[in-house]
Amino acid sequence: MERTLAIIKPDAVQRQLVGVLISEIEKNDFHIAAIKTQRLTAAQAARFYDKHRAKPFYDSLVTYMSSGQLFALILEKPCAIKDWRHLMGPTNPKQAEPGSLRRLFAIDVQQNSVHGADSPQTAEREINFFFGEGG
Ligand code: IDP
Ligand code: MG
Repeated sequence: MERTLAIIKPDAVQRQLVGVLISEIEKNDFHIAAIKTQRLTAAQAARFYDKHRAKPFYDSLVTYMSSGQLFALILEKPCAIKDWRHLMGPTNPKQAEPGSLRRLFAIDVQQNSVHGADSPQTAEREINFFFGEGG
């Protein structure tokens, strides 16, 4: 069994899409091993997205991710990391396949409703970020 870290981002929480997104998660046979709601401070959002520090969209991303409540989830399934990324669709919803969560729900390339870890190392780091000691 593999674990990944998913986030229902502030734009989706604000539009009351938590229920429909959790329904999609369950329909696609992910086991929700943990779930919590949290509002990140700007400093926490900056640390979470540290690898994008040099990108032109970084400040705006930090503002958005700290703008409201989010839900963090640990999802379990064989190939959870790849399967969750596939279900989400690509970063830009304009490039996403019909049926993918970002195609269905994203507002734009930034406010794209969901997050997923992109490797086993990232998954462990991000699970620890939200659910580890002091998380
Ligand atoms: P991912 O979420 O699909 O893994 P990343 O490239 O890791 O995409 O980017 C992290 C987040 O930063 C995206 O989900 C999105 O919210 C935001 N982002 C990425 N590229 C852009 C952009 O070109 N403009 C604005 N925001 C972006
Ligand atoms: Mg990423």
